[in-house]
Amino acid sequence: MNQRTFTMYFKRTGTIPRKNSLVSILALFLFATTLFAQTGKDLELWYQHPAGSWNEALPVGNGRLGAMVFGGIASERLQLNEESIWSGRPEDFVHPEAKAALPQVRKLLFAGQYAAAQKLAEEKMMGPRKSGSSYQTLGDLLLDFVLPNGELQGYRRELDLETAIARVQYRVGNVGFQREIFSSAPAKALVVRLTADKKGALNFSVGMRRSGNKAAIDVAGQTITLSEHVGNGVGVRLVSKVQVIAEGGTINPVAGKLQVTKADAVTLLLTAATDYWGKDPQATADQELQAAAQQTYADLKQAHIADYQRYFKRVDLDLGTNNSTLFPMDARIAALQQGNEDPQLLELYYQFGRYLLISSSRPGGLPANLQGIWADGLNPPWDADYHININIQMNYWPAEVANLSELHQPFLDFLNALRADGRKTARDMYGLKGTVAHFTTDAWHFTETYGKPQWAMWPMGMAWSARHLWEHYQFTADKDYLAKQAYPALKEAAEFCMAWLTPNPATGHLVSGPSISPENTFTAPDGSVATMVMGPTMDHMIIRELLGNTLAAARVLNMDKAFQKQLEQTSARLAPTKIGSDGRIMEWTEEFKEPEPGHRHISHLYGLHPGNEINRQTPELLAAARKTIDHRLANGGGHTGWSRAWIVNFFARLQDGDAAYQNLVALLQKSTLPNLLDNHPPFQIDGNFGATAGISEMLLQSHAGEIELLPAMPKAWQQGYIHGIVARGGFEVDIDWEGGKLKGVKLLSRNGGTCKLRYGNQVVELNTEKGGTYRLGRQLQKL
Ligand code: FUC
Repeated sequence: MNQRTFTMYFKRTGTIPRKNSLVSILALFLFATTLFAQTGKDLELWYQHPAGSWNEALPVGNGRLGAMVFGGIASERLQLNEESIWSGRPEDFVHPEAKAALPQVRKLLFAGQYAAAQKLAEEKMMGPRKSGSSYQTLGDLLLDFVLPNGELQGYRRELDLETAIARVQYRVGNVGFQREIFSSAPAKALVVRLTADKKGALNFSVGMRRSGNKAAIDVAGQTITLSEHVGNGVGVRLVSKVQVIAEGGTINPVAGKLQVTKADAVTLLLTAATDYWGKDPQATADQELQAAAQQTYADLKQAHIADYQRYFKRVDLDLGTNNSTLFPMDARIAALQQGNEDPQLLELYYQFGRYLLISSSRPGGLPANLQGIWADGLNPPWDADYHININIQMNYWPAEVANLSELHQPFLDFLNALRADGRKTARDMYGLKGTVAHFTTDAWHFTETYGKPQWAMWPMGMAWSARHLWEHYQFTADKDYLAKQAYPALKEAAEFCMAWLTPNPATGHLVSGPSISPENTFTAPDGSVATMVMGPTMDHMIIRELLGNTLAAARVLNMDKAFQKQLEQTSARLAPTKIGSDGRIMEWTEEFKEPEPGHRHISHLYGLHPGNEINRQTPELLAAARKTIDHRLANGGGHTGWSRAWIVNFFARLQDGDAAYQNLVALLQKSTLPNLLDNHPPFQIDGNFGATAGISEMLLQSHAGEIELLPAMPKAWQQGYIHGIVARGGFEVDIDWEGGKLKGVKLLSRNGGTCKLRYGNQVVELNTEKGGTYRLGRQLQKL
């Protein structure tokens, strides 16, 4: 289908295709596509026009070095990122009076004096953070083409998820042009290959620039070097280099750029480094460039594909076929918004989440931030930092289950890197032992808090994140990792929480506070809007889970017997999750009026997901959780991308496949940009990852001591399969279904051991051997 046919269609009907007319529309497109040969592959995003804005550009990345590909015709912009380009520096900013204020704030809150407590906390507990910090763009690689005369034809821009290569092609006059762009992990370089179907037809300039115009740009030989000490000297030192390798033609420096004239084909190699990890960025960028330049383009491409596919190919999902790949991606999203079903788009969206994790989170690097690694300008939204009151955790929800366990490691390493500062903050801000972190942090690992209590007075960032340390063990059964990396961090986080809890004089239960139910407010009895309490439900869910996980880890490692006792005793005294008079889970210890009943954070359902205290064994809490979500949704909830993605996971855990599906579709309809990136708004990557996790949860769950197959199947998914997802215990699972029901399952046991397998009401137990494969039929009978 070409642009004209497409426009004609829209003009004629004045609407975007509707469900009923899909068959005839597809027939039209089928006809059109045979005429113009513009079909798409299953796992491909394709477009018939260049990106008009950043939200349409296509992301590539090798975990660390990324680009947004705009695919322009007369000029190409590759907006560049490198994960360690941060302004700021390590900074200590505990409020010196916080420790003294703590008992007073608690007293006021227990006495119901919310406004006074809030004022005191704001004045005496919020840290005086001065300089701040931000993740920043690397800059742009700009290509300006001299094109032949003639008409533009056959434009196509695509991102192929099977190979992680972005491609742009078009004809101008009698010359066909093509460029391929990928970011290679093995070569540590961004690679751009330009070709034309006529010899000597490539004429273009290559330039670099960085926002703020403070970067030095040097051109020497065939290389351009961009360097800057970012953040006006308070931040990392950055060096990026691009080398132009031409086949045929000439390369000349012209006005700070390199001019390529009459080349047959050109490869551009771009490297980037900072001193964040303590290495000299100039030498690193140089060495990496030289090493990449030793290889042919064909070799670079082959090594890149092999490296990427080693992760990507582990999971294969099929949700059904409907020829929607005949549509370009923006038309598919528009059609979905109008009510068309597009199971292949959901399948692609699932794999896009995996693609994004492979491209933004590789072992040895920093974790994926609020925008993964892709962010424009010097001040991206929320500094593209590491918000740990849901966002970065959500980034890693799919890591284990979607068979990308190694890619979890950057987050786990990051948590360990937070511990030194977390220990200082626990001591200086609260006078307590253990480690603490609050609502957000940055590449410099601060754990103090600052700003307004509504989001800042929340010391659970480390405690929540610590669940990931345990989860990695649950999926890998790696005891060495548990002993060295996970347990020490779990223990310190638990130590803080145990010391932090204080008895509620009214109930005798241990409660957390002063704290908030992240970012939500309530109406205090005096009519004022308040946020801090003693004992928000979420904190107790997090702490209960953390103490339980730490205890389980200590038992596996058979150590710290006395500490194990303390963990048990503290857990037993923790305030329980309560159901309110209207049947919902209570968000706070009291039933307050809610000024924002559709609030995006649904924190008091932490125990449903990602936690597991609300499960099949707690039917009353499950019913109350259902009411809680329904109430949020009835009041406009789910309006940010990540919030909607969380709701998909909630409904999956509630085993309501249709509701999970509807929210998944709503995520694509309301919170997805033309390039399929999640829209908070603005772009924030957590919703992409959260949805990939949510689709996994619909098909497989293993949080409640058993492996449950197809727990939340929507009617829309009648036939299909998912192969290669992973359950706790280290079982790789292939599930096939037809007629919306289980057809068969294959299990690969990575570590041996028993597992309980459930499908509906059928339950079987399997004794497995390490490396063994087990096949079961639709009744879970052994085959
Ligand atoms: C949390 C959320 C916001 C946003 C920010 C980055 O604080 O409440 O919606 O996602 O993180």
